Amino acid sequence: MSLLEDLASGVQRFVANPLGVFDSTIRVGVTGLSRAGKTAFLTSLAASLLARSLPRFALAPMGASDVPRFDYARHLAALAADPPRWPERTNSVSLLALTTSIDRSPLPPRRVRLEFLDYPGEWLIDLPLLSLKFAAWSIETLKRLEAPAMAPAARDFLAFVHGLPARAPADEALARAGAALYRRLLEELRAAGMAYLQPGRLLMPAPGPEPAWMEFFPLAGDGPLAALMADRYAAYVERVRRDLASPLFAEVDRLVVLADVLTALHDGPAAFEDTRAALAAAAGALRWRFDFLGAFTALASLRLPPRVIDRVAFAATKADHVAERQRGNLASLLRNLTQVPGTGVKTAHFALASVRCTEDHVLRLEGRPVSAVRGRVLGQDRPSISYPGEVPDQPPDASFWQHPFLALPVFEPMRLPDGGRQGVPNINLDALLAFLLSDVL
Ligand SMILES: Nc1nc2c(ncn2[C@@H]2O[C@H](COP(=O)(O)OP(=O)(O)OP(=O)(O)O)[C@@H](O)[C@H]2O)c(=O)[nH]1
Ligand SMILES: [Mg+2]
Repeated sequence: MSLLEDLASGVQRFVANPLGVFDSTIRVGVTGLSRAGKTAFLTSLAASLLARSLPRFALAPMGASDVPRFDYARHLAALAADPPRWPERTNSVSLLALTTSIDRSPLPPRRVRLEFLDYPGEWLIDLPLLSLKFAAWSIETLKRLEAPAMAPAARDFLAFVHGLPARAPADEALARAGAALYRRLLEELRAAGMAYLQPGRLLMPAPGPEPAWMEFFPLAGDGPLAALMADRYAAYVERVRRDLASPLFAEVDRLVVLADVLTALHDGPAAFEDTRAALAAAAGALRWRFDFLGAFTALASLRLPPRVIDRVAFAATKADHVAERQRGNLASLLRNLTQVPGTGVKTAHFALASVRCTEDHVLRLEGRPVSAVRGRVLGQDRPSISYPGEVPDQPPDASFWQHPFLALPVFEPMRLPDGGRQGVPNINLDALLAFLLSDVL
């Protein structure tokens, strides 16, 4: 069994009978690419739920679950420190569990266990691979890499691929060299703001030692080396398929997709297009669930009818970088970027700041009022005023990119009153929770 399967069956056992007393469990998947703001979101969400009196929530014991716990206390302590710090980077899956009891008198109260699963967005970017053979994926990927925005970063890798003889031998040293160049390329592209990078697990590996089939790269043609790459690709895709059908993912009822759209606006048209493709892949998770999971589970008929994802909240994070008037546009822009396939899915779009760092501020520019924000940039001792620019409410056209979005500084979180026991200052978190958990709250 893979470590992931191990984790998954642990979750399943625990969920199936969490001490035998919970009347229902709602599992919410929280996904977003690295740095999208997942940890900040989950920390602020837990603080907000725990601060409520009706219904009252408590952190749930993890029991014998094998899934790593979401380290709420540690992340909150960072935000509550003096000076406040951002939580550290996290990787791989973790689980935050809360319990509550809903008064239904005269009926007995309903006990609810809420589980939030921190799920790397990089893994969702692999979904399109499920329906792509290696040859088609290679052609598509090599074409993307030859586009002008990518070509400079891709130079070394492309030179390697083009330098291979027509029927390159299935030589292990060649395979390793190509895979290492390709991995370095993906890392470089990610640093440049690109998001649609496959295979996603190269950037966000699953826990445990790395299997040999991780070492592949896109390669056109039908020589022995290409055949070896195709075999490894097939093994990779099989793992993606299995993990998605595992209880860890397959039992998600609701989904939160976090995207750092403001940074994509800042990084330019290529990064923006990539973010759009990444969001489409995340939305594709839902299509996958509807088309395949139903048939799969029915065939296996080992479990109850499949649970379908019935609510999806899309959120553009770090919205405290822009003033209120821009945040409406930001939510509209996100709505434009995420058309969810399938029926019966309720969606909503939010401009969100899980950890608000700024206050709105009105600037006067040549006598005209301009709305900006005011906050303390990390490491500086005085607050400053920031105006990154106008957020378009539609995917931007060429004229927008003539005056690109200004820099987005890393702000220091606001001081937390009462160590976070009353929640974390935020923008729109309550609206998002009201949508996501209207039946519980
Ligand atoms: N201004 C502002 N910045 C935020 C907010 N949320 C996150 N950030 C910034 O984004 C960074 C990344 O946030 P995380 O919550 O760690 O993102 P993540 O998705 O968990 O990232 P990984 O753990 O690396 O995958 C933080 O360190 C902050 O600098 C927010 O609400 N407002
Ligand atoms: Mg994180």
